[in-house]
Amino acid sequence: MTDTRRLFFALPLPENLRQEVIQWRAAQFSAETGRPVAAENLHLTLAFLGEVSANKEQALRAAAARLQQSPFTLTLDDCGHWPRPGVVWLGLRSPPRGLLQLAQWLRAQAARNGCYQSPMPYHPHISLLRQAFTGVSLPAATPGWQTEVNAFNLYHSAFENGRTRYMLLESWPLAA
Ligand code: 2AM
Repeated sequence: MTDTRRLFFALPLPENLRQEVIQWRAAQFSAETGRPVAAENLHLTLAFLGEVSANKEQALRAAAARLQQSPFTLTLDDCGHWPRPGVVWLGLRSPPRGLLQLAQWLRAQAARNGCYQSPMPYHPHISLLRQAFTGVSLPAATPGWQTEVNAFNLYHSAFENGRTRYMLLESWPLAA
């Protein structure tokens, strides 16, 4: 049996933005709404890869290094609730073309390397609360934080001592 690990490509949130987001979350959602995602785990997934062998991981890292994509700006001005997975999320009313191209390209590379990709349309989001199944009251407005994206990352998702940790494996710059 080959060793695999659970991987995904994602955008991190800068530390100052994470702090603003968690303060806003604490003010907007009661403790009963759901389980808050730890500040250090806040991210926007570009492509979920699932369990990946070392060989496939290498191929995906090489593909990521070949990518040519300009930086872009995210405007986080949307918030929603998916009752079935029980997720409250932060998103974008109007995702920039650069974000959609980056995600589409990484998802295509993932599929080419045998990583199952959901047929559901890509909906860029940052999960804020989990296990939020009922009684979710969404804020009337979302601040519309803006953040510049200059790089994208590969993470390993590990479950240790009863909690999920995302470990940064590699980062690639976006260049004009
Ligand atoms: P979520 O936040 O909406 O749950 C690490 O688990 C990241 O990969 C999370 O952002 C998670 O999205 C996403 N993820 C986990 N399983 C997934 C799947 N089967 N398809 C797409 N994304 C998934």
